[in-house]
Amino acid sequence: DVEKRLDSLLNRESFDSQSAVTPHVGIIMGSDSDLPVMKDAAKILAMFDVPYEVRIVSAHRTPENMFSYASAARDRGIQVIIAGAGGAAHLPGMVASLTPLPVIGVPVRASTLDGIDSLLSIVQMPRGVPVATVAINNATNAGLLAVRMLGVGDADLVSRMSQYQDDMRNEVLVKTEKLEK
Ligand code: RP5
Repeated sequence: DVEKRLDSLLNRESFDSQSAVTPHVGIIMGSDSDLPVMKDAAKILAMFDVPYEVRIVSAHRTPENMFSYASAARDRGIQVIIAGAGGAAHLPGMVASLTPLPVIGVPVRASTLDGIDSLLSIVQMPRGVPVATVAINNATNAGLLAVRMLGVGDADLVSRMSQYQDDMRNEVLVKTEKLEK
């Protein structure tokens, strides 16, 4: 069952960060089978101390939940939604149609078609309903993009993003130096 699979992947506390705090980011996905990919977004948000929640919301299996989650998100204090799905991946687009919040789509590589199906389902939104789509299975970038979006109103968060970029650059420089020796 979902609870058991959730708990076996990550313990409960690490999923809903700081439960007393209003989540700023909602990480949702079509199935618990997306969790091994989507947990990378949670890891990034935890690293930047951004409160988040994780929910299984399926566009096809639980359309009513999708409707109520997306419609209520803004009033609940959510500022960005990260939505991952595989196959006929309608979740990010449908959610974007139901909320004025920015939605970041993560195409999850499902069992067939190498995730190209998910990518095209998510990226090919009709004019008027944008979904910021990251690379196949790249929930890390979805987390980082959410942090950058929240940084618009949070100078401290921007500084930490800048530090993250400096650290990345230094890592590469150290590797290059080692190769040159
Ligand atoms: C989608 O179908 C999910 O997002 C998942 O990527 C895919 C397969 O789901 P399961 O059959 O593993 O639950 O809705």
